[in-house]
Parts: sequence; C-alpha cells; structure tokens
Amino acid sequence: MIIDKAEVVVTSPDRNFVTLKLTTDEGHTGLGDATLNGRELAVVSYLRDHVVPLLIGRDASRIEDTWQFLYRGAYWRRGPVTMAAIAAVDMALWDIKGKAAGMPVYQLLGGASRNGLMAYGHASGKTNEELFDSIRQHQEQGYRSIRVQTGVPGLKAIYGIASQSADAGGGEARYDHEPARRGALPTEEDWDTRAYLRHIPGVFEAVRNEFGPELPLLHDAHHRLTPIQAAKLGKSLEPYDLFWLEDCTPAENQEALRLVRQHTTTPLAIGEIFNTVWDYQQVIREQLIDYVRSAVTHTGGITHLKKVLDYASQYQIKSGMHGPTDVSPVGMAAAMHLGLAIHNFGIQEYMQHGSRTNEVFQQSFTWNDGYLHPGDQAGLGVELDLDEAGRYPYEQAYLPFNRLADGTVHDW
Ligand code: GCO
Ligand code: MG
Repeated sequence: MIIDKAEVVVTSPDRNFVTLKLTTDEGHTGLGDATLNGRELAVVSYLRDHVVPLLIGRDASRIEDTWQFLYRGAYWRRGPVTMAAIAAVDMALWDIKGKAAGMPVYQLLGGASRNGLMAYGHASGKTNEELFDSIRQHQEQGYRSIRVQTGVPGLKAIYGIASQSADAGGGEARYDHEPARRGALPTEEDWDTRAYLRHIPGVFEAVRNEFGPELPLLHDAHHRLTPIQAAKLGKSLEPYDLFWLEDCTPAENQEALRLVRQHTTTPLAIGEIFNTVWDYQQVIREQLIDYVRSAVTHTGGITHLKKVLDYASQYQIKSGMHGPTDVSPVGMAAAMHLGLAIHNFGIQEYMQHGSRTNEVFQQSFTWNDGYLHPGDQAGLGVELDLDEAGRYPYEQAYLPFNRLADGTVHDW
C-alpha cells in the first residue's frame, strides 16, 4: 500500500481550512486536517514544500514509523506548524488504514469504550439576559453541558462572545472573530482583569439560580490571568461547581498551575495551544490539571495525542479535546474516534460548522441528545468534495488581539 499522491487543499467555505489528501496505489484515500487558525498558509508551505516530497513512495500502512520519520527526521522539533503538518499526515494514514481494513478508526484503536461522547457548546451574551437566551438555545439544540462566556461592564469587545450580526450559516452563535473579520487585519479588543474578576462570580451565581445545580458549566479564561489572579478566580467560582476552568494562565509556564492548584478545587483544563507530550510533562506528572485540551489537529495527530492521553490516564486526568469551528470536520472526526476508544474520555468541545463547510466536507457523525458518535463508516467517515472546495479560495483572516487601558498588549 504505497502513497502515490499527496494534495494539500485550501478552502474557505465559512472560514479557512487546510486539508491533506493522500491516495495509495490501491486507490484508497485518506484525509488529514492541518488547519492552524490565522497562520494557515505556513502549514500549507510546510506540507507542500517539505513533507509531500517525503511521502510519495512510502508504505501507507506504517503509521508510527512515518510519525517518527517526520518528527525526528526534521531535526527541528515541536511547534504548532510542524505538529499540525505531522497531524494531517497521521490522520490521513489512520483514515487509509481504516478504509483498507473496512473498519471505522475507533475500532482500530481498540473499539468503543462508551456509547457516545458528551459534548459542550458555547453559550455567550453581552448581558445575563442574552446569556440565558443563548444557554436555552443550546439546550434546545441538544447540548447538556455548556460553556459560559459573558461581556464585562466597561469593556467593548471580548473573546468568545458571539456577535449578533455574524452568521456563518450554521445557526450556531459565532465568535466575533469568525467570518465577520475575514479579509481584515487583526481587530483590537480591550481587557481589564480586575473588572473581569469582579464580574464573573455574579454571572455564575445568576446562571446557577436560573438553571439549577445539575447543568455542567465550563468557563474559558483564555490565558489572560496571572497565577494569583487565576487562583482567586478558581476560589470565587467554587460555590458554582464548574466542570472546568480553562486556560486560566498562559500555557507556556507549566509551574504556574501549582500555585493555582494550591488555592482552589475548581477543576482545571489546559492545552489547546500545546503541541506535544513534553508540553504536558509537568502538569500531568504533578497532577496540576484535570483535563487535556489538545486537538488531534494541533498535537501531532491520533498517534501522538493518544500517547498524551494514555500518560494522563495514569493520573486520572481526562480528555477535553479542543473542538472549535477552526478544527475542520476531518479534525473533529479524528477527535471523535479517539474519544470513543480511550478509557479516560472526559468531554468533547463541539461548535457546529456552517452549512457551506458541511457541503464541502461530507460527514457521517451523529449528534443525539447531547452525545456525539463518529459513525461506522470505514476510516474517519469524512469525504472532501474537491469541486465544492474549489469554489471557496483562501481568504486572509486573523485572530484579534487585546490591549489594556494604557495601551499594553495583553494575552488575548
Ligand atoms: C476554545 C478556544 C478557541 C480558540 C480558537 C483559536 O476554547 O474553543 O479558546 O476559541 O480561541 O480556537 O483559534
Ligand atoms: Mg479555549
């Protein structure tokens, strides 16, 4: 089973996606997601210019060997561009292996450990009233676990708050930075940590009063706090029993989580911008987190993320794979197969893609009563319609950034 063709497809139906398509001499095809939001073309070049020439003529069945060859062979290691490129190759090879075996990928990973994957969606609102409406809409769409983000009085625009005007065609609340900001340079947002820390506990109190004690609630601080601020937030949210507090401090400093942990029993999730098991070494070994946030797409594929999650399982740390709309349907399918197979699955993030995206990528997953399932098609269960994809060329798009009141750039 020899790889004889490798194509890198860039398409922008509702947003930019980078997909690797491999074809073997026996006619099997495999897809891999290599989308890195706001830096997509860097991965395209890494794949087209440096990886594709290495793939032609290789045995498609040797997944681990190909992973090691691309990782160690490059000499230069880690980082989001490299790891997204390797992830795409890895996913495509698992897809091919599944199709060759006539089995869904989760069967190759050991079979299902559960019936479906509990998934959370993103509710948000500038005010509590808008937030409550958004939570209700999510419940109507079947969500049984909900991430809660709100505006902060005095701040104009904040990450994760859906804009009322933006609509990518999927009926899901979108981030401000999604299609509305395509074709533009990064948008500037503002930030004030003290105002945020004063405001957030009251929001969760109001949500608990309105929706009761059972609904699992999540919150993302998006790397904006110092360790002591994060500790204070975790402590102040304890009465509201969060499922997790995500990315409370910048992810680079693993030790920061020690201080947070000493002060709060609010569960912690981190890692959507981590790329390797080495980025997690300390936070897993010292049990400083409860959930691993990596996406298959950004962490070297199924092969490498499974190693991270197996390591985490030794410490009762669970998965909470990243699943925003900037992970393509291929990356989402890979996450679902992996999540179904591992024992230490926790929760899956699931933002629904827009209708144009769903026409470009034909998918076989199901969404029922709060649970995802990847389906039973052989491989990953996603096909790419190249004609549809060709209708939507790449569009320049950036994530926004933050400044404090005095003009200092702050973590976004
Ligand atoms: C999340 C994330 C996303 C990221 C985005 C960056 O928890 O879903 O924080 O919203 O900001 O994926 O590309
Ligand atoms: Mg996040």
